[in-house]
Amino acid sequence: MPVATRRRLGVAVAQMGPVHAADRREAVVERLVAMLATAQARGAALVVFPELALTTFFPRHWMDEREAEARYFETAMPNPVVRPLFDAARRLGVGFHLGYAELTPEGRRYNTAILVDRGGAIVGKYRKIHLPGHADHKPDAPFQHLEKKYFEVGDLGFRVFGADGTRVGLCICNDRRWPETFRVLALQSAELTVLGYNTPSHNIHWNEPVHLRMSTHLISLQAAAYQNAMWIAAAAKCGAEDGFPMIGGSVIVAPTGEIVARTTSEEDEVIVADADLALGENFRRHVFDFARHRRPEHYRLIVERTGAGDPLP
Ligand code: CDT
Repeated sequence: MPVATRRRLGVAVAQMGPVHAADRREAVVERLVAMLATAQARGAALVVFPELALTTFFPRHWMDEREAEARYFETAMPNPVVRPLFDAARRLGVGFHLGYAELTPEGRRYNTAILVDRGGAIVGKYRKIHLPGHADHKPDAPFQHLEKKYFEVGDLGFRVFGADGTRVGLCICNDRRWPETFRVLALQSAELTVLGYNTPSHNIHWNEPVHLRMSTHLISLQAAAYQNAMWIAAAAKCGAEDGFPMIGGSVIVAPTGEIVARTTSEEDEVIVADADLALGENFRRHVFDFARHRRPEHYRLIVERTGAGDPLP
């Protein structure tokens, strides 16, 4: 039986500790550049940074949309403040994935992530599709989760991009909880999916034990990696931002579903895996050979219904 030839990729996750509302973008970019260099020195060719990496997780705050745009959104990428990160990528020969709030020339707002190759060129872009939270003000809640107020649903779909010879899928934070996300990426032959997240430690809707916030995060990633025979690298922004705690637990997960690297802090921390991209091949050829085993004719409800309804007649 043929054995897939190993294909090595040094993958790093650069977890971030808090970015407080008063922190300057320039200082944040310095932190990112330092972690990029650390990752490269440890053998990484691709570094995954978090969702909305340049600012505090501002959807926790109620404010006017114009104020949010002025304080937290980027109108160009790269822009002069972020340019040092692109320069460092080119100088070090390391690609990266970065999340930020995007304000388009047409005035549309998206929760966006880009994929940058080892030459410092943007080769992929994704706008978050599953926006959690609410759009209304909840004055009795300890904090808000206003992604539905500040962002539109992404219009680019779930896409896989070639970056330095690797097929990389992109998604963001809450997307990881939806199996459809990873299946759509796997159907485009993604070998690695990268994502960033900001997951508050507390649930404002019901009294969810804090340990479950970590458990549901990990179980989602591990199941998705295995069921789609892909690597997944997930980067948190975590710790208490202006007093509001978010979970850490950044991980690199193999196509076996096993966690091969995990952060131990809630601060800036780099983890690296020497990922064999061929590791998923056995799964793709056998138990998850989609072409032989999938039965899409029996999955029609997935695209015909959004919410759950009655049993089929
Ligand atoms: N940023 C983001 O999407 N956070 C959400 C919070 C919802 S908690 C179930 C997340 O899925 O982590």
